Amino acid sequence: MSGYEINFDGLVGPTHHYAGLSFGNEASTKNKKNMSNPKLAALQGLEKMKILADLGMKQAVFAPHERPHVATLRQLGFYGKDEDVIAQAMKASPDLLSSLSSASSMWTANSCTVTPSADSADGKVHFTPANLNNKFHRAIEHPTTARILKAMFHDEQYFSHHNALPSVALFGDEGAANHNRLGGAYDQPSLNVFVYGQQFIGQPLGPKKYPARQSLEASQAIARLHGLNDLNTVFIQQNPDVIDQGVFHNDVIAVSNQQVLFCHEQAFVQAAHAFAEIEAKMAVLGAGFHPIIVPKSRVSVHDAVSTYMFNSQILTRADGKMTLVVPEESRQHTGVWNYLNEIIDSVQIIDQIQVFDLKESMQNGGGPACLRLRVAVNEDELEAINQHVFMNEAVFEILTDWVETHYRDRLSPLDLADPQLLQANRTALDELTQILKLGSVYDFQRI
Ligand code: SUG
Repeated sequence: MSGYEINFDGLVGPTHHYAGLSFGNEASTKNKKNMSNPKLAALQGLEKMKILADLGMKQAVFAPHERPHVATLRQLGFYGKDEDVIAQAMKASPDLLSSLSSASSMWTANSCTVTPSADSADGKVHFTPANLNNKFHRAIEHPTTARILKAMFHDEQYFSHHNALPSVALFGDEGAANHNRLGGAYDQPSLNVFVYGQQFIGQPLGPKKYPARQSLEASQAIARLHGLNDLNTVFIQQNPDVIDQGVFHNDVIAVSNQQVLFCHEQAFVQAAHAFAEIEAKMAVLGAGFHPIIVPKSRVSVHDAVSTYMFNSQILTRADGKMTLVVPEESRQHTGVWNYLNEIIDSVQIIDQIQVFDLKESMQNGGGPACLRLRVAVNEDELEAINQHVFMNEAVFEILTDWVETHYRDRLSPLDLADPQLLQANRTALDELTQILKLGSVYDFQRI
C-alpha cells in the first residue's frame, strides 16, 4: 500500500453552542438553545484524534475560527470598539449575534473539497474552500478556511489553492461531505464521486421540504478547477426524498474508503445506474468496487439519520484491514448496532468497530465524519505539510491543557454578549496559532 490518508479534524471552538441555525439538519433544530459545554466538546474531539493517532492513523488538527465574528458585525453596520459592536448586536438581534458566534467550522468535512495529485492534470493536490452559501453562519467561513489551509499546505510546488465558488445557490458548495474518492492505494489515480442535491440549470428535480445545499453546477466547477476529467469523475444525484428526511449532506447516508462504498439503498437517484458507472470507471483505473448497501428493511432512513451510522469513518490500518468509526448513538440503537456487527462478521476487509462519544457535536448534527477532512497524499506531499498540525502525544497534552485553560464548561446564547468571552477567545486563538505554527490567520491578528 502506498500513499497516506490524513484526517484533519476540526478542533471545536470556544463558542460552541446550540443556535438552531441549520434548517434541514434535524439535530440542530431540535437542540436549539440547549446549554452547551464547549470544553467537553473540544475534549471529546481531541480524544477521537488521539485514539486514532494511537491506532497508527495519520491524524492532524484543523484550527477553529474566530467567533463572535466582529468583522461581519461591522459589515452589517454595528460600530465602535469591538465590545460596543457586540453589545449593539446583542441588543438589536441576539439571533444574529448567535449566528455569528457559531463554532460551525469544527465540521471540516465542509471546509473545502480536496482532490489528490494522482487525479489532477497538473499533478498537484487541489483545494477549493466551500462557500457554504446555504446558511449564513457558515457562509462566512471560507476566507478564514482558505488562510488556514494555506498555512498548513503552503508549498506551491505541491499544493494548489482556489477561491471559493460564487456565493449563490446555483454554485452552492458544501465541500468534501459530498465528495467520495474510490480506488486502491491513496496515491494512485482514483475515481472522484461527486454527489449533488440538485441540478439548478435545466432539470430542477430537488427536495420539497428542506434545501439541497450542494448543486451539480458547483461540483462540475470544482472538477474543472481541479483538473479532473471524464474518466475519473462521476456525478450522482442524492435522493431528494432523503434530503427531506434530514440527510442534508451526503456523508449522512454514505461513506467510502478505497474500494468500499457503504451506503443506504435509498441514498441516490437511479442508484443501480450510478453503481454501474462507478464500477466501470473503477475497472478502467484498475480498481475493484466493493459496495455495502444497507436495505431499508434493516435500517430506515430515519434510524440512519438519528444514529449517524453512515456518518462514520472507514479507516485503513497499517495491516491493510479497515476500522469503522461510529458515534455512540449507533451503539445505543440495537438494530443498527446488530447490523454493524454483521458487517464486521461478513465483510472481511472491515474487521473492527471503534465507538466515540461525540454528543456535543452530534447535537448540532455533526458526527465523526463531519468532524474530519480527508487529504490523500504521497510521501513528498506528506513531508511538505506543516508538521506542527499533526497529532501526537505531546500535541495532545498541549492542546488538552490549552482547552482546560481557555474553555468554559457552560455556554448559553446569552453568554455570547460577554465582552470577556471575546477577549478570552482571542487570547486562546493567538496561542493556538503559535502552537500549530499557523502565522496570522484570524482577522483580529491581521488588523
Ligand atoms: O452545517 N450544523 C452543521 C453540521 C455539519 C455537519 N457536517 C457534515 N455532515 N459533514 C450544518 O448543518 C448547526 C449549528 C447550530 O444550529 O448551532 C450546524 O451548523
